[in-house]
Amino acid sequence: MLKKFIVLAALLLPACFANAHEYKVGALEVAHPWSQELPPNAPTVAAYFIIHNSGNSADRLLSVDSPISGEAQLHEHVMKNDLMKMQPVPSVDIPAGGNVTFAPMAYHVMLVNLKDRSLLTDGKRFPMTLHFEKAGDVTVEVAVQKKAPDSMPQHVHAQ
Ligand SMILES: [Cu+2]
Repeated sequence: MLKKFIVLAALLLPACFANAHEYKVGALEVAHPWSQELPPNAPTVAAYFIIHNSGNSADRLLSVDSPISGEAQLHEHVMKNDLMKMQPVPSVDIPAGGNVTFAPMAYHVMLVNLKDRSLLTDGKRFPMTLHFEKAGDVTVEVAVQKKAPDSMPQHVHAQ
């Protein structure tokens, strides 16, 4: 029991311990929203987080917006002709009792038509609002950092 807890804690905590932050809305938790610092001329910026649904009914992430960009799209990565490509999805299901990870090479939020780049440097945070079908809206602060948190799943090559 204790060992299990320690292993779990080791997986979840240390990487973003210094600036861990999470948000609750209804039965949902949005853990450590973050974005990778990009060159100042990057046309788009991606945002990542983990959503945990502690409730016993499924929910759905319908859309996202942020004051720093004209538009925010929900994207997924898919394999097409041996190439990883990203494409917009209309919404993302959040299963009851489950986690959905937004991470590099997975689901992510793509901020396009950037209007304000002043908060897109390492150590800063920018606001972003997630709209859920049942839980409603929650505004989170996306931490901009140079390095991905170690707890983030890296891209795994399928055999
Ligand atoms: Cu994308």
